[in-house]
Amino acid sequence: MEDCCRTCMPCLSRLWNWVWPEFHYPNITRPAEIRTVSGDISVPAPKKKPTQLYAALFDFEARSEEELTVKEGDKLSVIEKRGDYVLAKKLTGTLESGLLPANYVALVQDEFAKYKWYYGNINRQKAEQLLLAPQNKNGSFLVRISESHSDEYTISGRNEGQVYHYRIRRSVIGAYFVSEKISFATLDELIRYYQTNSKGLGCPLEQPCVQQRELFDMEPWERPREEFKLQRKLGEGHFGEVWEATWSSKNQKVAIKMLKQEDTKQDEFIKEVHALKNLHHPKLIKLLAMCSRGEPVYIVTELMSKGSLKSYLATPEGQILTSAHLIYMASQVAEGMAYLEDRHIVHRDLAARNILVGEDLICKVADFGLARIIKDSVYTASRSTKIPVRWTAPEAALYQRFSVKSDVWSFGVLLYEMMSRGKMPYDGKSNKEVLEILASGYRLPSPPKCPPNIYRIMLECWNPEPSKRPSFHALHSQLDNIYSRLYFKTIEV
Ligand code: ACK
Repeated sequence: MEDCCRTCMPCLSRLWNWVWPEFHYPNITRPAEIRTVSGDISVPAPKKKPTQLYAALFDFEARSEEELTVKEGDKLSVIEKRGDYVLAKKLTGTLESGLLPANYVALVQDEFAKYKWYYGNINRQKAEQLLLAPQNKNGSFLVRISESHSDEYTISGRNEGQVYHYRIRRSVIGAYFVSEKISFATLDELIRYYQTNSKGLGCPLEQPCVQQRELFDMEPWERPREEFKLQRKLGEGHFGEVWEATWSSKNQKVAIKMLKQEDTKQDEFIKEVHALKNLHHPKLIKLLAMCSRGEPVYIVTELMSKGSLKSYLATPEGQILTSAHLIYMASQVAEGMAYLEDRHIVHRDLAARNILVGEDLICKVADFGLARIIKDSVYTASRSTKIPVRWTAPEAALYQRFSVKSDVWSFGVLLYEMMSRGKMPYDGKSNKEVLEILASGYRLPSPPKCPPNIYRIMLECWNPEPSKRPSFHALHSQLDNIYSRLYFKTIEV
């Protein structure tokens, strides 16, 4: 430190923050070792931060040089969080580092990962940067692992335009406390207490911190269309043609969905695609790039070798699938939809034609979120024959009340398509008749050879009261359990 700065208040305060990062904690005393008699500041020896161990939840293949290819179970250390990504380093083998979607990694044994306010291993500076971002306000808060004590935590909260940090300490028996006057068995209980007793802390805890989106990551997704060589038309989708193509700069086969610009809501378009590309889940079709300048708009996605589930079910291979195979596939769809459910993203067009099949019966949900970038008129008035009435919940078909629960209804119809190996729902009836019979309580019959517990799930999805329909998380776990039971029964036999 410069001599002049020994007395300069701003510099001293900066130094205090460095020496004892929790200097601003209003109700925590500084440790004895940095209060000195002479007035000089002695620096406590920095404690070595234990490396937090993360693991990859799924395989991930890098799509650019910045990203990191990992296999499920790879052990990682996370260097920093960047928007919806983490900069991670492999702890075995090549020790490479690169970006991974944040939801592809989990802290090993991180019991708090499920809480929206929990940000794990981020430092004080990062917490302040996140909380002071414009999308946060007074009362926004997060909890992070303490920089100086890895088994303790810190609440960082924004109040009156400033960020305050409060250390959560642990008692000898492991209880959590900010003030010694009151302690809690779990971190969650402590947070809930201070959410309703903000005076005890001096800072309101009103809403979990909202993550910043990366500001600069739109550009790499916008690619010149010359990079794509169209090879063959795969078919005609709801929004336009779909082509198989080669992405020359990556030497990769891709699928290209072509949208007519006149059909897209231009103002919404870039924003929405920007949001969609941040959705990463192994059961959702990966959005790889786009060409939005000029006509037609290209949406470039991963290519799935067996095409749509609708057409796959009609192939000889599809026709001989057993119930166990079909339940395995349905469970994957429910898993992908549960990811969207958590993010309040409504699909609006969940049906076998929008599920894509790859090798080993891998299924992925396609066209999620597309509904929001397409002009409503494409769905309704001008192309009314295209409204997927047979898959649409009555409240959505009649009153446009689309929700995650109307997607659950569609999932029931998708189950029907699967268990009947591709039969058209309500075959022989017009859309108008379908709506009428549904209103009078009629439901699709059980397809032949459909296990009764699967038909029961369909009926639950078709509950007239949306709130009484199951969640996608519940559907996923039910289907997974049924599949496991069937699988082990087959093995025993
Ligand atoms: O049933 P299909 O063979 O599979 O024909 C339809 C057509 O394009 C119109 O949707 C196919 N398709 C759509 N997206 C993809 C994709 N990502 N990979 C492979 N085929 C696709 C779909």
